[in-house]
Order: sequence, then C-alpha cells, then structure tokens
Amino acid sequence: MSAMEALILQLHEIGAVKFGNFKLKSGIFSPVYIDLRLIVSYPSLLTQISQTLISSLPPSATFDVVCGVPYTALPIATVVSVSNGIPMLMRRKEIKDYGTSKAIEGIFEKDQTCLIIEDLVTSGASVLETAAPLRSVGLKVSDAVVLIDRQQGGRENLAENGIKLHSMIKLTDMVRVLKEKGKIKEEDEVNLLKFLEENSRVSVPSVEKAKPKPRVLGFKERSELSKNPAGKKLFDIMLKKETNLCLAADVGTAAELLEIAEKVGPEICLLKTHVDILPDFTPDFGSKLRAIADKHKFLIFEDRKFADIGNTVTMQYEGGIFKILEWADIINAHIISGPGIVEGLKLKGMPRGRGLLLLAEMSSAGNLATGDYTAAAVKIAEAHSDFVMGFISVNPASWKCGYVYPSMIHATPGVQMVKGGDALGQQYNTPHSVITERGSDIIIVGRGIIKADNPAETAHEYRVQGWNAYLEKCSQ
Ligand code: S5P
Repeated sequence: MSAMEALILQLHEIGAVKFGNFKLKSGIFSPVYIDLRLIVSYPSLLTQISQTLISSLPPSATFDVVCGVPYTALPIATVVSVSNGIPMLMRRKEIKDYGTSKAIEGIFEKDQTCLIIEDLVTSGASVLETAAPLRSVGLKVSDAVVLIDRQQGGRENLAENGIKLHSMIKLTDMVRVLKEKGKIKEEDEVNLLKFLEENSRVSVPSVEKAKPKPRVLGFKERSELSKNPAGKKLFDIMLKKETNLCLAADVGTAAELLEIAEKVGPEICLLKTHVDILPDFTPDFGSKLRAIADKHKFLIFEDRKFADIGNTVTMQYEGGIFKILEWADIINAHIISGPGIVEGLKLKGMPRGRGLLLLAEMSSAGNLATGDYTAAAVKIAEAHSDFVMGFISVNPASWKCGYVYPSMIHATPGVQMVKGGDALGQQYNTPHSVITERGSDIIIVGRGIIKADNPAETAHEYRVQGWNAYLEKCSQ
C-alpha cells in the first residue's frame, strides 16, 4: 500500500472524511464532507502529513519560509517548520488596532519566498487571502501546498494569481482508493463524480460577486466626460502616475503631515487631510502642503464633511483659521441639509476650479447613508455635475446607477490589505475587492499606511494592488 493510500484510509478512519449529503456554507449540497480540524488529536498522523507534504513538492518549488492558512493549517505548518528546520510566519486574521498592528508575524527579509500551507482547497480564496498580506510585506509567493484538493477550481483560480498549487491528495484519488478498499459504496463514488462535474469551478468571491457590467470605461475616456476641472485633473494624474491611491494623512501634527506627504507623495494621486486635528496648524500650512503636492503631482482633499445650510458652509469653506478654499483642491459634504449645501460651496469653489465629493455612503457600521439617501446624493450630483466631481462611496457597483455616471469619481475609505475593522465601527475591505467587486475608482487608506513600519514602502504596495485591480477591471 502506498503512503498516500495509507493516509487516505487513516483520514477516513478518524472521521475526517464523511460521505452522505451535507449542506455546505455556500448553501450547496455536497456528497462529501471533509473536516481536517480533527487531525490535531492524532499526533503521529499530523507528523506523517507534514512530512509527506514537503517531500511531495517538486524541486522547482523552492522557498525560505512557510506560512499556514489560519486556522486548520496552522498546526500542519508548525510541524513542517519544526521537523524540517524551516522558519515559519503567521498571518493574523484580525489585525489589532494597537501595538504593532502587523498582519504578518515572524522574521523575514524582503524578496524571500514563502510557501503557503493549506489543509483543504476548494476555490482557493483562503490561500489568496493569506497571499495578499504576505506579498504586501515584500515576500514572494509562488507555490502553495495542500493536503486535499477538492478539484473545484482552486488550482485554476490560484494559477490566475501567480500561485502554483501542489496537492497531496485529490478528491477523485481519495474516492477511488476508498472504493477499492471497500470503505464506500459504488453509489458514493458515482454521486461524488457527478457532483464534481457539476461544480468543477467554484469562483473565488471576487469573481463570484462581480456583476456582469457594461464595458468599463478607462480613466482617459472618463476624464473627457468629467465636467469639473478638479475631477479631470484627478483622472489625468491617476493615469499619468499610475496610481489610484489616496492617503488619509490622519497624523498627530502638521509637521508629521508634511513629512509623510513628502515621503509618500510619489505613490499617491490624492492626499486627504483632517486639518482640524493638527495642534500646530499655522496659516502657512496650506502653502507648504501645496508645494509638496505640486512637486509630487497629487491633489489635496480636505475631508471637512460640510453638513450645514448653504449660507453657513460658504463661510466655513472660505473663512476661519483654516481657509480651506485657499489650498484644498477638493472638499466633501454630506447632503443631509439638501442641495443648498452644494449651491453654497459651489459659489466659492467653482471660480477657483475646485471640486466636491458628496458622501453617498459611509464605511462605518450602522451608518444611515444607504438606499434612498444614497440615491438622493446621486441625484444632487447629477444636477451639479459641473462642481460635484464624484462620491465618497463604499459599494457603488450595487447602486442601480453605478455605471451610468462614468464622469464621477468614486473614492472609497475603509481599505486595508485584510478585511476587518477597528474597535470603533470602521469596516475594512481589500484594495482588490474595493476596485473590482465594489466598482470604486480610488482607495482611501489611512492607518494601513501611516501605522506601517515603512509608510512609503507600504503605500507602494497599496498603490500596486489598487492599480492592478483597476487594470484587471478594465480588461474584463
Ligand atoms: O465613510 C467614511 C468617510 C470617510 S472620508 N469613512 C471614513 O473612514 N472616512 C475617512 O477615511 C476617515 O475620516 C479617515 O480619515 C479615513 C479612514 O482611515 P483609516 O485609518 O480607517 O484607513
């Protein structure tokens, strides 16, 4: 009996593989159910799996470190690491909002290669979720090894993302062996083969959720459609610099803000400020930031979130200590007070070539900017498309009108390399999902960059992911 056959029989014996009719998380019924969490209770089986996993890899699959997909593959990766003397990394599923906020724990060097270890692959989505943060910290990911391949598209989905999948056991091999050894009935085998035939390609969520859309227009065509000068400028900058990254520069002081603007400037199309959080604000702040923006060719967006009646916002925009009108190319506003707010801001902003983003949606849990409110924002934008250049949005692809207004720029906050949130209701989506599935144009990233060990390098990674997602969307 081969080692693979022995392993299959053991997995069956401990009840890690069951045949019957099981409802899966996705809602579909499967004739087989595989639960590999059980293997932690069988140390010799765990050792055997870990050794066979590594010895089954072809010589072309070289690597410096290993990383298990949380959680079931963590013990497998640990045993692989310990018994082969290969350092391991751990990926956090939830990123802390305190301490180092790291997504990847462990020591590594940039450009090292990391082998991903997984217990079971269906669509490959979990492997991709682990590959993204590994890649974002500068590691190379070209191979993944899995104990069982359900043969439902994981191999193909991973290959499309530059990852070669090596599997120890394929589901069809498993069924054949169990049938040969008299462990399952003929009918089980027939059912499984039929099931695999009907479910041969389970999409990763990004592919699954994307709705069929009309042709996606590129930024070049959309720049021509924009009726607002700041909107046109932003489209042009994105194209020229090949970046759709906006930095939310929520740092403690004006001095730090200018410093990070200088460092991250080459990577971004837009820098977003909250000028009222800066204790050392001085009247020359605007001109200093302007100089950096001109040098690195990005626009400035003051996230003032105006919300008052038209007359009041004209004064808030132009006056006070901050004199936002003087230095910010772009501002934003809630529509809670009705279209008068847009008319007021337009009065001041239009003659200066400024642009306005309307808050059509918000990223925080339980916010009220949904449904009819979002639709009302779109309507107001339409009526003032000379001044309204776009939206703060979270899921414009879900709006009925999402692609009717390609002249509008959709900028999305709540972006980090890994889905999650903070302790105060912020909700994060990944750059790829924001741009492709959610149909946005710009990713707004704050703590994901400013709290990183190296903000400039991290910004570069966000930029690459955001831009690649844009290119992917255009090629669909
Ligand atoms: O709905 C929103 C709108 C905005 S503009 N949700 C947001 O988070 N923002 C802003 O985006 C927020 O004020 C902050 O400056 C940034 C998100 O920062 P992060 O640190 O959570 O990435």
